[in-house]
Amino acid sequence: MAACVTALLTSGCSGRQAYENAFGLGWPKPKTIEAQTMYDVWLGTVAAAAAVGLAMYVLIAWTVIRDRKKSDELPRQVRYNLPIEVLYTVVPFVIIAVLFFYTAVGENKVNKLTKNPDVTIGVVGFQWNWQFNYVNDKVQVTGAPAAGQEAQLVIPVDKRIRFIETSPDVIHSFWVPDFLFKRDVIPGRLNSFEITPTAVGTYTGRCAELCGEKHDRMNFTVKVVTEQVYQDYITTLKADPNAAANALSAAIPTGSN
Ligand SMILES: [Cu+2]
Repeated sequence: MAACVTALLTSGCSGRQAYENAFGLGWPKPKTIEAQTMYDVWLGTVAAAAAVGLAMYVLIAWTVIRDRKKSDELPRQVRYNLPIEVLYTVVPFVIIAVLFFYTAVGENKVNKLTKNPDVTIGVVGFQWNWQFNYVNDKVQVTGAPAAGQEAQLVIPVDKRIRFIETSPDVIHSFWVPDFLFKRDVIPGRLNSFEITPTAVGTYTGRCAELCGEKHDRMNFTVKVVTEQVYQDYITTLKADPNAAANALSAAIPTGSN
């Protein structure tokens, strides 16, 4: 933050950048279009909370100083003061209404399903790993950590990706922290959502629902790659799943972001 404030004073950072650096508050920078929406709602909520907090501290400081004990007489009481009571009621209502509005708008945007997504991925969360089905190409990858096979999901950048999730056993939750999104994977139900990744990179995925003894092993990797790398990957995956993983790590070294 200090660096950005300095940069803001001297030249560089835009106001928004300085604001994000100061108030990101632990949230990773969004890597999908949908994540940006949630990030904006989060920043707005934090800003509203900070403004309310600041106003409270100022009022408390003001009254502590102004009304500090000067005599045994009670200070002037303001109960049954109608204008102040109306203000107490109206201001929080306005704050909640505005927050509710932006949350609902953001939620609708994030939950929106399009008619023709570019890629559809069937996600099966099971005790205790993940299977990713490339529905359009009829190929799949199943994670088996004990056998040294990591669950790896490869998706193309700037394309609309639909996920359809289910589970054969208990509730899991598909979570990629960098996408600022998780959705429960529920037995007997198909949960869908869509994302549009905007940044090529390697991201960690996790199960975010305590699902049993080896819940902590349910990690996976998401690789967001260019369209060409994606097509090559699918072609090799159809021919030989092991070769596909190797060819991919040659194309994008692990850890690149
Ligand atoms: Cu799980």
